[in-house]
Amino acid sequence: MEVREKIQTELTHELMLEMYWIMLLSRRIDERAWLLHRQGKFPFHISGIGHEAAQVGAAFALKRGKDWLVPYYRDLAMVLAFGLTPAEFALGLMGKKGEPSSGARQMPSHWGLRRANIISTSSPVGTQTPHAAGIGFAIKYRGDDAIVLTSIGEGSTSQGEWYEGVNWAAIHQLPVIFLVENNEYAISVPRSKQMAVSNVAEKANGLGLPGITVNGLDVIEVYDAVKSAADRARAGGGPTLIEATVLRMTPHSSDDDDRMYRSREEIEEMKQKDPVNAFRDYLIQQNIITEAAQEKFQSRAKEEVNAAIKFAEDTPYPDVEDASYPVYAEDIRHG
Ligand SMILES: Cc1ncc(C[n+]2csc(CCOP(=O)(O)OP(=O)(O)O)c2C)c(N)n1
Ligand SMILES: [Mg+2]
Repeated sequence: MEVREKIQTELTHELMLEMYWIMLLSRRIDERAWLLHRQGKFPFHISGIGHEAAQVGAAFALKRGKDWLVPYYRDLAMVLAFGLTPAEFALGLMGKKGEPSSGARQMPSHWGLRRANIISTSSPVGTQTPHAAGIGFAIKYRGDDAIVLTSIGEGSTSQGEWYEGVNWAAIHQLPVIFLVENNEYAISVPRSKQMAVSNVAEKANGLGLPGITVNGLDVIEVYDAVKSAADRARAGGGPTLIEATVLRMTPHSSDDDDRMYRSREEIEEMKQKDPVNAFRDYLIQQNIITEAAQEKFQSRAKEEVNAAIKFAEDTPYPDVEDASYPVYAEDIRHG
């Protein structure tokens, strides 16, 4: 990872350590989710492993608690950065009582967190884009100082809704950041079969907004790009499309067997570029963290993951009589 002068002045060591902590925590709880799934503790997991740098770089460039987030299913690290707790994530995995996104109705990783301005996620991919454009329109209409970031996979930018949402934001110069986490696959379909352009950022040319591609394995590069786009959006400069190139280091989900369509060599190569390890090495190299302090982070992550899983295991399933809420606004009991 290169050192960038401008960002070094903005990103304190403390903030960089916080970024690393969220990346590590996300990685460790994600890995544990795979293990627990294979033990039959719950039926489904979808992973953010390999996407952590893009997600944390983006989240830290926003005003968390004030700005709006319309994420997608891989964004574990992003929502942890916005304030979802590991215990809440674990409740979602197991469909337990108190799960904050939907009262345990949704599949795991269909985020929603009212207290953190995270909008609930629908399973049909692409639907989040017009939602984000609509939120951007409301922000502009009301004269608020907030912005909205929505994320999506590169494959889902083939959906009609994606073009409609981005087009609307460009026409009305809305304060929206469209973050595309390009991992080169839509389940088994490679990017080359998903679009005729060589990268997603090029699509911005036809829609009338700036589009850039950044290295999504470099948390600081992503932070830099999202921070510039956020500053511009907040100042009335309109939307930006940011494509972050990432790695999907796991199968698409726990229901997928990626040996059917990609080689094991490809996965081994990815491990050399692991974004969590890259940031750890960078922090050590720059004397921002010592080896010993880094080890402490590791053990703290393990403890937090153990505690989150135990909490969810000890929590009961929702009561049967709660099955019919919250359907109407007046019946919403979750914070
Ligand atoms: C409208 C719609 N079509 C198909 C699906 C099934 N589906 C779920 S995820 C996915 C792949 C999405 O790939 P991409 O956008 O690249 O995101 P990634 O999973 O790679 O992060 C598909 C086809 C869906 N959920 N919604
Ligand atoms: Mg993809």
